[in-house]
Amino acid sequence: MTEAVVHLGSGKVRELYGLDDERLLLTASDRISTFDVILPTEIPDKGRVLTGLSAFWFARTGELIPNHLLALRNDGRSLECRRLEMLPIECVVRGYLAGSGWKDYRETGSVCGRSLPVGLLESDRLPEPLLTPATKARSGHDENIDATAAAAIVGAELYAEVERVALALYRFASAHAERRGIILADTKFEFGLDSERRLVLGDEALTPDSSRFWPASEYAPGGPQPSYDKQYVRDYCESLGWDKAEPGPEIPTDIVSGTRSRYVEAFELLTGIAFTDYLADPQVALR
Ligand code: PZK
Repeated sequence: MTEAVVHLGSGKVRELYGLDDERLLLTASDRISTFDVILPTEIPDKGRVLTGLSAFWFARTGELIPNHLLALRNDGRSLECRRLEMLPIECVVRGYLAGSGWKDYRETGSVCGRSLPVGLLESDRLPEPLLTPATKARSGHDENIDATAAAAIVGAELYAEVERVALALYRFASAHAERRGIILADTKFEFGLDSERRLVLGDEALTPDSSRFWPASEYAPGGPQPSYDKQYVRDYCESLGWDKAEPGPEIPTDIVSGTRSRYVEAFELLTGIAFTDYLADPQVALR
């Protein structure tokens, strides 16, 4: 007897299902969000690019930290995962000053309670990568917290391990990406504990939806950087004068195909795998 699949929740662009007592299914759709709004137009294969990248990174970081991946499904967009007890913090590692890190630095000279050199520009590389924890907000945006607050939530010993592992993952992935012409400006990890209370990497990992990827060839600190994947969609939305309220605009076919190409290009640059090979047989392509 096979048990019923139970829908457990929806992220902005992903779905989570329960398979049995030990296993979950994480499915990435082709939906795209910009300025925090889900657009009515999908980007074909976007979910496969994200799932393939997560599976690629899980396979290559297993020596640094065990992860929740059990199996990549044949649809190329679904991961069977171990059920974990997820830690109630977001673990963002920043190597560059962008987004809320830049905002906090501009206002206070520090990020998550860590003071930084004076005079940094937006998008500047940081002297060293920082773990900048945040609380998981039910609605709206995650709130950055300092290390003391994060350690109070998960315990000081576990937080120290999270910091060591998150920084090691960022250093590994950013060095890999940089050799392939992509800057990994920052990335968000989510960790959990397994049944033996060992730390495990969960969620998606090192994808364009959980990270800022910048083309290295266009890097110019002193302002925001073009996004590797979403820039055409953002520029198109800006050109409409849309107020960034729901519903978002439909995206024309040329912007959709250009955006799909950018996702595929990021996949191929980072993995060294032809995306057509991934579509033909995801498991074989990632071996
Ligand atoms: C888990 N989410 C976030 C992702 C959604 C929600 N291995 C795990 N064990 C237990 N829980 C989770 C995971 C993972 N990963 C992840 N919520 C719970 C999430 C995608 C879609 F609706």
